[in-house]
Amino acid sequence: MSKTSIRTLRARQILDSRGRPTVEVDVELEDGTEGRASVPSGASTGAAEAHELRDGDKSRYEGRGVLQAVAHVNDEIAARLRGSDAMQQNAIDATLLELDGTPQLKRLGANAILGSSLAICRAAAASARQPLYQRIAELSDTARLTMPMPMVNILSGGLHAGRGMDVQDFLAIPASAQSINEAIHLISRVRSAATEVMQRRGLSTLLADEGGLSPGFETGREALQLMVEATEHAGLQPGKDIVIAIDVAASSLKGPNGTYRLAREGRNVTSEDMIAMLEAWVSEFPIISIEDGLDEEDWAGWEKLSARLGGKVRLIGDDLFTTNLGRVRRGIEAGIANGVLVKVNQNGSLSGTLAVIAASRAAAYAPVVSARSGETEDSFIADLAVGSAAGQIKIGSVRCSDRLSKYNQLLRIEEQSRAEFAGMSAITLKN
Ligand code: 2PG
Ligand code: MG
Repeated sequence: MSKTSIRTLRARQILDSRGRPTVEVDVELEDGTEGRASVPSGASTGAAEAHELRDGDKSRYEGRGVLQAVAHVNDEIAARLRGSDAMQQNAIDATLLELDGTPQLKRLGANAILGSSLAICRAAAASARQPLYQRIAELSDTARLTMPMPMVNILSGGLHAGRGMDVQDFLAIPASAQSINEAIHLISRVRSAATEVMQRRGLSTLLADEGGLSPGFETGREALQLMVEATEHAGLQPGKDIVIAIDVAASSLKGPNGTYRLAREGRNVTSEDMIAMLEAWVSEFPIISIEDGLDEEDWAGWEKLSARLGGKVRLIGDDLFTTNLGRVRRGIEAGIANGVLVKVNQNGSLSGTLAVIAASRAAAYAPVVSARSGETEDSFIADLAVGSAAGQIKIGSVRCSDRLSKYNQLLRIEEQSRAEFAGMSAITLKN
């Protein structure tokens, strides 16, 4: 028994930003230090994600309760980890995966496992009197700290906005910013300008799940035009100060026979049509990053998309890779995509997530640490992005406390660390 041995592990059910139950875990070490973490939850989820265990009791929170996952932490996980050294994160995560015993963490639930994994990392940092990002840097393949470039949701569609638009996310990247402070300021100007432009047109400015706006346009082109207009209205230059990223979330657009359903346009299109549409948008607008342009199982389409746009645009795999080392490796081998969205709960453990970041980086695939559409006040991913030197972060809009807890944590880290701002270097393709 050492002072960093785990004394207690306790979980509870709390609510996330959509008012849905999620798992929060508290850890206490023998020296009395504590760590707490909570687990995010997606709406547009990939089929290969680690399993989120939900109770299914329809009389409680529409079946979305997580009391079984909570019980697994309080019983099995606590019993197994009691006395383990919190400083041995890799060993702890390996033990958790082994205890579950299933590939997608279906038995104990990835929410039970991830909450424990992250809370233990926080407790270890507290015990060593280290900032969390420093502790993560020690566990990472690089000791370098980097302040990430944010890609920030301005307009929402898909499952985050009642399918008001077919494409899920239109995001702004503050290309001319030289610090995270300036990046957040530039983005705030664009976000506020977007509200003003929409108000003037008589469009609703109610917030979508990630704090973005949802003008409900029929086509992606109209949304892209609004992105440009909002940038100009903010007194900024599109293509210079602000560039655009999109998340098509194409796995949520499954139509019949391998087609894609563009419901707002009232048509089904082929994989080839989707590629042609994306190419047309890239030639007309300053788009430098496209996430999930095609379905998670459309690997043949992804090959074509990568051949056609991979030389000039970051093609990010989210549902395609699901922060799963095997899927990321398969993509790298096939030369598919050139960026990886990194979500802790898709993977299920901190060590597993860091392994995915390391593998991506080694293959010059840009890692983008990402929040989920369902979030809590936990700002873990801000420290994760800095400590792992991922280079990019995607949190949602600069609205709502569940999003701002992460942006605000980045501002605090900027103040206390020497982390260099990644800027556009994290995105620019080196051909
Ligand atoms: C995504 C995320 C975050 P969700 O698709 O990238 O925007 O959404 O958490 O619903 O999967
Ligand atoms: Mg996505």
